[in-house]
Amino acid sequence: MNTFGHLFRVTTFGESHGPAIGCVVDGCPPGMAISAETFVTDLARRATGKSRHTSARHEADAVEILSGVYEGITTGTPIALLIRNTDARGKDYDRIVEQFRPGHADYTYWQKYGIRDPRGGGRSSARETTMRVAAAVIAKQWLLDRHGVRVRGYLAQIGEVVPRTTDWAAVESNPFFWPDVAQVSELEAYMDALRKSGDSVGARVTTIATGVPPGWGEPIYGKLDSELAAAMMSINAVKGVEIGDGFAAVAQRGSAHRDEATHAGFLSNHAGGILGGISSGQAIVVSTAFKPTSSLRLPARGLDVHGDEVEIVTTGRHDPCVGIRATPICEAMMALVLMDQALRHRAQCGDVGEVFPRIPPGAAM
Ligand code: EPS
Repeated sequence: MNTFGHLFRVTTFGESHGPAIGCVVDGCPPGMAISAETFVTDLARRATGKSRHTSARHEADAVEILSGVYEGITTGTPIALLIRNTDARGKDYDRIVEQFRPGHADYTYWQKYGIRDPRGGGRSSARETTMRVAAAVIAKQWLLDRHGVRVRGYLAQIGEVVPRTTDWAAVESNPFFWPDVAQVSELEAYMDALRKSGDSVGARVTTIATGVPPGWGEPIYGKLDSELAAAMMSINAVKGVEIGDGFAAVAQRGSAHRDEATHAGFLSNHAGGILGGISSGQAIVVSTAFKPTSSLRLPARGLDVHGDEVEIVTTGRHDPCVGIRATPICEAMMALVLMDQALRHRAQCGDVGEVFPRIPPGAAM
């Protein structure tokens, strides 16, 4: 399945070291102003080669709009976006053509299809997330213009390092999307030492949507939180997703977890802005755990396609922490889910209008 969403429907295609990657966005409302320029900022935020702490691959990531836009305005027909791969180097993978890299999808793709594109993992490469970010640029723009919804994220942990403060102004000022500017040099040193060691590390991304009105999300099987969890889980290397307090709720009392309300608004946001699968009007808060990158130059034991035990070393241009580039990707998946749910809400309940009383969201994130 390479298609995501119901009414705002995104299909991606392409391989990491093939000629191009792309997507088709179907169901986009007409009348939106979109040009190749629209995509530049978010694609650059996600791109490789921006700092010494991420993969050194230099892709142009230039979007070509092939359809669905006439004189800079969306027409309501499918929008096809294409990005040509400009720095593919499939030869980097010659030595693992017949090997299953530990921690990678090589073995499972092999078991499923009986064939695989070994060049950077082909379709399983995080290169594919470029197109999610591109499609979500449209969703972000619609959410902001139409509903004042803002989707933002930050890196909330690398290995054992956690930010001491959360300052949105800091997030875009460093290559980590780190919300505590005072810690950036510590992180630089941490990542330099890690890269030198040849190893990798995991990370956590927090993604927050503000301005979401109450009512988005569909019980029972289209719950907003279940779709957000599925969306985040579909990102390469993701191993865990929490909504609001997530697993911390296990040790809480109900009297503490329930989010009380007064005329001033909700007093806390343990629920992460979702009750019964439907947005409450509070900030929607999702936390996503990324595993440490599996592509390592440190030798590991594994099997090859002949069933022989081999020593496996992965060369290429890899991220020692995939989480560092994941913030825009998490934002993208949240935006895609929200836009799809917004359109679905409008379709079924658009005539319901604003219902009394509306509890102010309150200050709690
Ligand atoms: C990736 C491995 C690296 C990254 C790539 C994702 O690519 P290569 O196969 O060239 O070593 O550079 O990321 C991108 C190209 C991108 O645009 O995100 C992987 O194994 O997922």
